[in-house]
Parts: sequence; C-alpha cells; structure tokens
Amino acid sequence: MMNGVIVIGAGGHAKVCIELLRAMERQVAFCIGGDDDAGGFCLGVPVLAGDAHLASLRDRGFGQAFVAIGSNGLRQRLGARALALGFELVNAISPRATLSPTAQLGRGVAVMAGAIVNADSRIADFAIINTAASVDHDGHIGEAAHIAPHCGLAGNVEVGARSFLGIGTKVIPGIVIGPDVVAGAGSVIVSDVAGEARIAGVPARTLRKKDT
Ligand code: JB3
Repeated sequence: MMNGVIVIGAGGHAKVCIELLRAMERQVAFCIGGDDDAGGFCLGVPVLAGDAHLASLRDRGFGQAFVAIGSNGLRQRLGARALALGFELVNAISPRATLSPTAQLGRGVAVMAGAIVNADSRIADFAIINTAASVDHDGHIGEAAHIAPHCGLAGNVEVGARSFLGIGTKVIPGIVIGPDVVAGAGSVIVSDVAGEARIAGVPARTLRKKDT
C-alpha cells in the first residue's frame, strides 16, 4: 500500500488537517479539490481537481484518506464515497489536544490543538472538534457535526449529525441539540434545540427554520 494519506479538500480546513497529520508523523500524498479547483499546491501538497481521482488513486495503492472540508453535509457525503471506494478513513488529532482514555472516536475525526474531549464522550465519524473547543464528560457529537473553535459543552450534551455550533458557543449540561442545527457565534444554549433550527443569542433563541 502506498503510505501517503489522501486529503479530500484543499482549502483552509485542509491546511489545518495537513498540519495535524504531519504532527502525527503521517505523510500527505495528494489533496483532492473540487472540479473547478485551480490545482497547484496546498501547504506543499499537490492538488488534483475532482473526486474522480479518488478511484484511480485507490487503484494505485493509496489506502488511507481524510476528508478536510468544512461543509458538514459535503464532508459526510465525501466520507461515505471514500469508504465505498475502499479507503480507510484516518483521524487527524493534534498532539496538543487532550483526549480522555475513555473517549471513543469514529473515523475521519479532526481534533485540533487545545481541544479537550472528556471522559466517556463519543465523537462520531467525520466530526470536527475545532481549536480549543471542549466536549465534557458523556458528550455525544453526531456524525459530521462541527464544534467550532472555543466552544464549551458541559457534561451530557448531545449534538446531532451535521449540526454546526459557531465559534464560542456555550452549552449547559444535559442539553440535546438535534441534527442539522446552526448555532450562531457566541450562542449560549440553555434549552434543547429541535433539528434544522437556526439559533443565536444569549440565551440562544430560534431565528428561523434552516433554509431548505
Ligand atoms: O472556521 C474554521 C476554523 N475553519 C473553517 C472550516 C471548518 O471550514 C474555514 O474557515 C472554512 O470556513 C471552511 O474550510 P474549507 O472547507 O477548507 O473552505 P474553503 O477554504 O472554501 O475550501 C473549500 C475546499 O473544498 C476547496 O479546496 C474546494 O476546492 C473544495 N471542494 C469543494 N467542493 C471540494 C468539493 N473538494 C472535493 N474533493 N470535492 C468537492 O465536491
């Protein structure tokens, strides 16, 4: 098997994840950008334009991939596509993150510098625990959810699949946030949140159902 990781995505999030992988002593062989990506390089990694390259790279013997795209829905779809092609999805974990020994991580998970994942938490496939965010004990972060930098989740908080908690969001203990929720920067969430809601404020209030 060719030993370089294939990073899917070639933008700002990919830069961060490439550095996480390098900090884990992993080599990144190629980035795959969108069909209209200009190609070139992403932090020195050659960029191929278009996901059609995934199958040929797999055929050439590359077996490990990481999806580094901030869009939660697209990251989830591309993760499923990579798995279907036979790629193993690795995790990108900063050596400066703090992971409890009882925390369980899925596949294709990113945990950035300064982030903390505490006891008995479960982080599902393709989730992002971004810079200096914290998930406290018994937290459950759903598939392809994104906990943005400096978020603070108290104990027993559940975040649904593909939900996005914007930078600096705080969540009190025991709150359940449904799937496909968007919480604006600095939200303070003190009550459960229905799926697809868009919320913001202190305390956070529903702005409107997420645009369909
Ligand atoms: O907020 C923080 C700390 N980071 C953000 C991150 C989580 O999400 C960051 O600031 C951005 O808001 C976003 O990062 P991302 O996804 O890298 O955004 P951008 O810099 O716009 O790059 C998007 C990348 O996805 C580009 O390289 C596109 O070519 C690529 N892309 C778009 N559609 C795709 C596709 N790549 C593949 N392989 N397939 C696609 O369908």
